[in-house]
Amino acid sequence: MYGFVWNHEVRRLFSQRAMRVVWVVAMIGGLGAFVSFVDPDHHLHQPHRILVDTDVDTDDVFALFYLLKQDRTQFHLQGITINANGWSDAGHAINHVYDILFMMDRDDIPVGVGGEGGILANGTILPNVGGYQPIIDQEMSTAGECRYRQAIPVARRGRLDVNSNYGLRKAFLPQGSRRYTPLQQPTAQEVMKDAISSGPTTVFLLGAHTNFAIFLMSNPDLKKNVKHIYVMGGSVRSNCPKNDSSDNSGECPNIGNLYPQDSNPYAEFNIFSDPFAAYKVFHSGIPVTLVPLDATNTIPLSRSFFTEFERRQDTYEAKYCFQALKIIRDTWLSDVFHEQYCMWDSFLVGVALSIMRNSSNGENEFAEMQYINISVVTSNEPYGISDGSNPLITGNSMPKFKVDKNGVHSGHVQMGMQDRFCLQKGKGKCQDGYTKEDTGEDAVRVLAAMKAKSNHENGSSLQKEFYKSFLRVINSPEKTGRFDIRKQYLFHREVLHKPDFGKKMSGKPVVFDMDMSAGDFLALLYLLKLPVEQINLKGILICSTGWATSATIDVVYDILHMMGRDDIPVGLGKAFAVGQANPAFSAIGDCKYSKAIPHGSGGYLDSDTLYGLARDLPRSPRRYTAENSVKFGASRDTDHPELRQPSALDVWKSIVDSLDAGSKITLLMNGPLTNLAEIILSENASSMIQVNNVKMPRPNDDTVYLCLLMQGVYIVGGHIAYVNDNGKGNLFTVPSNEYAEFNMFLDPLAAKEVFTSSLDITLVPLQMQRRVSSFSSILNRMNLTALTPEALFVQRLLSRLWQLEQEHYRYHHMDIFLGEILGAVVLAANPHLNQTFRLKPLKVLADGDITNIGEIIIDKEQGKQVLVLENVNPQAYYDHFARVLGDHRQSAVLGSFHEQERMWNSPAAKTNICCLHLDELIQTDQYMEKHLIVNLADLV
Ligand SMILES: [Ca+2]
Ligand SMILES: [Ca+2]
Repeated sequence: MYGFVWNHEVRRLFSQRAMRVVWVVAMIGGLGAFVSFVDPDHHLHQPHRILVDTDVDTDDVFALFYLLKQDRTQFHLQGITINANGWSDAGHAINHVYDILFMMDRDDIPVGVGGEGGILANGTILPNVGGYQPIIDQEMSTAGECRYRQAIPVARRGRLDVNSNYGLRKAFLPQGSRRYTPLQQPTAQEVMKDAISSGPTTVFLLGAHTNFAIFLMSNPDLKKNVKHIYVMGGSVRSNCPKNDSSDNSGECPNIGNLYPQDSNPYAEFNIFSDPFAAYKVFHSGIPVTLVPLDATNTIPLSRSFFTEFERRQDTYEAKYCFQALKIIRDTWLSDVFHEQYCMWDSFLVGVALSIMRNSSNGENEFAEMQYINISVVTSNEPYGISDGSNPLITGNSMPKFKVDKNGVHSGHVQMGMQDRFCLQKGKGKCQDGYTKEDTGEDAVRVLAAMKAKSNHENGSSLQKEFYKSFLRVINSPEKTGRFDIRKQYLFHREVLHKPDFGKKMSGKPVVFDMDMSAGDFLALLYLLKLPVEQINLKGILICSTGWATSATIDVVYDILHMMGRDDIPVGLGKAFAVGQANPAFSAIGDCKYSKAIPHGSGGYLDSDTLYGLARDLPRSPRRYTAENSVKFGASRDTDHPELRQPSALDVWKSIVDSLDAGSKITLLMNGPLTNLAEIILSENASSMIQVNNVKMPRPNDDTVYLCLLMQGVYIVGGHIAYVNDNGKGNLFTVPSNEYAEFNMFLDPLAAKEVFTSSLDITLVPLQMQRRVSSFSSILNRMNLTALTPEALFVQRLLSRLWQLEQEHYRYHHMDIFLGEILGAVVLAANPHLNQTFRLKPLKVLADGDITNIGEIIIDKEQGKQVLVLENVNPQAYYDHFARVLGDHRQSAVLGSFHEQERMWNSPAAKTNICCLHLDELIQTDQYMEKHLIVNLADLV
């Protein structure tokens, strides 16, 4: 196909200019250009150039392998771009794709993610828009609404499982040298532009259409290079038999696949994630072939296919895919996995490649095709009524992108999954994202797959033709993965580390609650370095409502592994701030507060990859897992129920149960107060309580009970408003809210719960954190300290944050994270720091207007007496921090991933670390009981 453009170009020149120009062009263009001029059929021998845009869900991974295993002389993958507002989060998705490409020996394929550009109010699209927001909500920041994306579960069976491939990714995939690096990562738009501008390209869309629509809108001149678009998405007719509808509207209900469906039973996820983008793509004039739910519903992951797949796992990629499928099945909520889980994106790729092979009229081996006329519903009637829901109209002097004020884009736009407009009885539901059959002038003709073709072989257990192809391709010995983690390292083994503190007395029991912002990792390393006689870190609670997504828990496991502390339990907290989960379906929810966190640079993208440095940490055998057991409320036991991921509450309870007589827990909160509020509320459950192994009746006030267990709570965060020298808060993405601090704002109701409890609170407020957030001071001091592996890591992270802060405005807030170390240091109470405190009556504003939610005010009548840090000596603080990190005691046992690689490459790795193979460990009965919650130490 490459030749076609040249051919065209040459003809134009030939007709316009003298013959010698042709020769010049032919020489510039190389021999190929000239050959194509004399041989019009030459292009048939060129590979099809393909660009894939994917949201890296599990079925996308299957699709990628299916594509990567094709003959490269026939199908050439030019680039992969990541859809950042779909089923995965950008930082996890990008590294997942890099791992897959490394494994398949395809480090040559460019991968694009994100971008920091925006769209101006007048509709001007700046370069490199990151695609974190649907086009209609895209403004100048990467923070923003979750209007459509809230349909996707955030944690289990949603983004958490997809980000980690159910916990399998780190267990299976090898790791190459490519990775996300801040400000160096190619953006989605750059990769699209490079691929498409260099020749005729076929585009596969496996997620929402945001990236590609933005590309088409901002590069109209390159549209001619897009040969064809293949889309998995939408739902046209559904599989409802005619005249068999269960509601009175005469329509077939539940055409789409969102859940719950009460507000919009028509839409399919990929189109719903950005209906306006899909409209732009379908109506671009480029030929589209669609594989909607109509077709994918006819190719479910049937029992017999599953059984056959289980039998045929000849390649590592087949194993990876099958294990993922198996855990998806085992954790499926209902018993109808085999009917509900379909071949979506891999089927699209199968159909597309087959059509491209046959090269003409849509004929293919796998699906029955039909031309239909459709349009994408982007807003519901009544059109032209401005009700505040439509950002193309509302708040702009002229409608954005020049949309017609009374046209198809100007009606009500669905606001969320509980939009009242969509739920009114008798008024019809919302149809946003519906690929509706349409005969009007706005319709476009697309070739659509309507049904998967049956297998023509007699007696095969695989009923569909594509089942056969998929298993053949994925198991094909050609172009199989170059590496798996065990082949990459001849002596790969997973061992757990446990410290040997000898007879040292254990110090103050501390539980650390972190939202995995950069400063929390610095604080964690510091806590691990404090002498165990002084601070005994008993457990870590992960707060999932702050600056990183839940799957980043793996970075915490890696830090603990590096420091030889696989004995410390880590529990994963709830995905939503108090009151934000959907009351009808708690796996999804709103982002009223979390939308203040940027998705791109300086936000989730960086936290989830720890600013590109997380891959330098050794890989822990502990990692997030979707494994589960009936005992803990799951539908069924998975293969390794003992590996179940503990929740924050599990870890809390197990620590409480194991407390020595007379000792009390000190809690350090470094993120939003979600987990602590849950702990307070959960103590309502039973009438008997246990304190220091003694059972006793519950006191009337729950928090009184907690006071028996807890020495006190240190809270890092909060800004006390309206005090003269305190300045403003730090909510830079919500400029109307001048005085709040992020940790309070991100879960205000949790903060209110904590600030009305009877717990002893010590507050380390923003104003004090600011006093110790000088990058130059701390780095100067770090330069003088001994370079333990942990000091080196801290130094690299701090230098990177500082450098980014200076280099790009998206990183202007990096000092927020530096200030977060202070809580841990204050808790350790080093006498040289001259810490002073004062009691103040404080109240958190939790309800009411967004402009003051999260503020802390002094309230003499209703405020709670809180001990507030009033002074600290910054120089002594930097000194102390650097000295602790440079101490050779309690230092890393495995300094880096490189060191781990060396260990995995040598036969009898020296080890004075106490260790045990994970495989052996899993086989022990005690492990079944105690898994990884607390007492791993007992086993080792
Ligand atoms: Ca997908
Ligand atoms: Ca934090």
